[in-house]
Amino acid sequence: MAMESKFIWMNGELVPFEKATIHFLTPALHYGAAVFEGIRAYNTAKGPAVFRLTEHAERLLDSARIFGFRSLPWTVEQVSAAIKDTVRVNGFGDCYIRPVIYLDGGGWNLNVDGGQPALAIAAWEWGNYLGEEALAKGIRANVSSFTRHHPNVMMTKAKISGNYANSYFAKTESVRLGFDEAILLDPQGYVAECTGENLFVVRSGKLITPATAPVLEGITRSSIFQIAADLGYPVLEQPISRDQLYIADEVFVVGTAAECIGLSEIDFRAIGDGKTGPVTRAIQKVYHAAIRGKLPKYEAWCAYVG
Ligand code: PPE
Repeated sequence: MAMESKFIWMNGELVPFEKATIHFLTPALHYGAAVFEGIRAYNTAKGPAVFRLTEHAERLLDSARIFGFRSLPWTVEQVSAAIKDTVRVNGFGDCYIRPVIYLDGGGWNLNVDGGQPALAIAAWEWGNYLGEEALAKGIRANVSSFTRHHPNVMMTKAKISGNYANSYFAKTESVRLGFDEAILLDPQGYVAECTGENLFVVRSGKLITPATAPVLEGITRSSIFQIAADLGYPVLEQPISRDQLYIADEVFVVGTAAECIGLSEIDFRAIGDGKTGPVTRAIQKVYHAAIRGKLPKYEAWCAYVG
């Protein structure tokens, strides 16, 4: 995976890629004391555009507040401008953007107030997150032996770096077992989300997805709500049991990195006819056009880099 770029934005400076380093004694490394975003930009007829930039910049700052930072030196507008600058100076069209706010300059003894927040933003060209064949064939998933965080253990509305140890456990186990992705259940035993995606079930022409209390409030999830409504599919937020996955007509997962991918099989049970189903295909089609600014209805989601 080539993650190179010309520059990484670090606290207001554009630092050459090889020089964008952080000291070993940074609490972010030792304790996962950082929050991040995953954002994509796409080539459009009007040049590169960052998809749902404001929502991602807002969630980054919200994550930092949830982590406990009491005052942040950046506004949503400043973060958004820095993200656009990072894409522009690197000359990227389609790319993945990774801003991180991390605890710097102190913050040992496990007290956030002992350090300051620092912000860095990288971008790189990142293709198919769930594999080359994911879009064409769908992916195979297992229900993980690991449980998703209880919100009073690791706060799930924040993309806190340390939260992702849980995703590492589940994904590594899943891939070692021969699957492509893991589905995690919440502490009550209902379906929560995947290691880096929200999940939807399709049954009798309706979309069902877990409510957000135990999971990340995915921005792709919210785009899919809008697209589904516009296509005439009702969306219900309600608990989903493991066996409701097995008898679904279709299951698909959504996220910035993964985009929208059908599940062909869960725990060795074919979903529907084992191919990406018609509702998933219809939603994928609109989503892929929307991210590239091809649909006037959704063009407000595209922030042109200029
Ligand atoms: N749940 C989790 C746990 C999650 O990490 C993501 C994003 C989502 C749901 C979907 O959220 P959204 O991107 O706003 O629709 N996962 C990001 C990180 C993946 C990674 O490997 O790192 C992403 O998709 O960028």
